[in-house]
Amino acid sequence: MPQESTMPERHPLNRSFEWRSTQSLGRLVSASQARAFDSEGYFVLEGAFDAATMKRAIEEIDPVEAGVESLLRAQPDGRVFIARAGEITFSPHLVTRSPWLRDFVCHPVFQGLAGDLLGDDVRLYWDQAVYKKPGTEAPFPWHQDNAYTFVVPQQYLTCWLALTDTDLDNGCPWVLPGLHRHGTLLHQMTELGWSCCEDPEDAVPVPLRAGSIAVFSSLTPHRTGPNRSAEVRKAYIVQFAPEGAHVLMPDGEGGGLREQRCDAPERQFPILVDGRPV
Ligand SMILES: O=C(O)CCC(=O)C(=O)O
Repeated sequence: MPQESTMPERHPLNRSFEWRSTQSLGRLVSASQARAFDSEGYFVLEGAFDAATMKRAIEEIDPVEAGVESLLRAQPDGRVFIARAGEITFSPHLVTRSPWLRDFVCHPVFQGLAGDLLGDDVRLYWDQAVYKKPGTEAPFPWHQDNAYTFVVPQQYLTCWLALTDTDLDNGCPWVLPGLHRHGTLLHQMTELGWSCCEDPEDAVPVPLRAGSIAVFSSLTPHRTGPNRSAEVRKAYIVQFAPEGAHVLMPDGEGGGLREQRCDAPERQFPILVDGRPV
């Protein structure tokens, strides 16, 4: 972990932050995985899902992603925000498009991870597929998920599920262990996305077999590399937050902020209530 003197600056909304260590295990996360999550900010859950399940997930996602790709191609510059036609697509809120995926995000694997790492009352916060196309040279910059939308509590859970095998050749995730314990860091907007650092030392690549999950905190800086392979790298990112979480949104013209609860019924539904699966 970098020394305090070399620490990147904090996000202006991150006025006080204390990392909350994993509270209770017993569902799915082992003691050593919980220790890794607390100290490094991530661990890998190998072989969480079998090949048939990943094939089915891809069948649900591919048609939606094809629509996203067409929409991007219809733009004059082939871009919407950080998505780029033929390079990287983001297909959000898939649970609103596919009853199968709506059930899938409530799978005991996700309930076990979220229950052990977040507590007894948990909602889906966000879901999206990210496809990185062959020949994409640009990396996806180092960022914390909490930089895109400031969520309170800052500490929520990201499950980066590999739908296809991923490694250094096709854009696997990388993480920067330890920085999660400082809360949300200052980010700069770049044309590729929010960025909190460049070429840090101590970065760790996280290659994954299809069906494995990189389980990390919303506060763990991560990036993905170029896709120099001939195949599309496909990931489904599923995020969970404790009941009562809210986002801080700009409040009209005045430059203030308002709180918006993360409880949209169609896409931020509970997956655990009082510790019981929904
Ligand atoms: O999957 C990728 O290539 C990058 C996506 C990512 O890091 C994110 O959505 O937070």
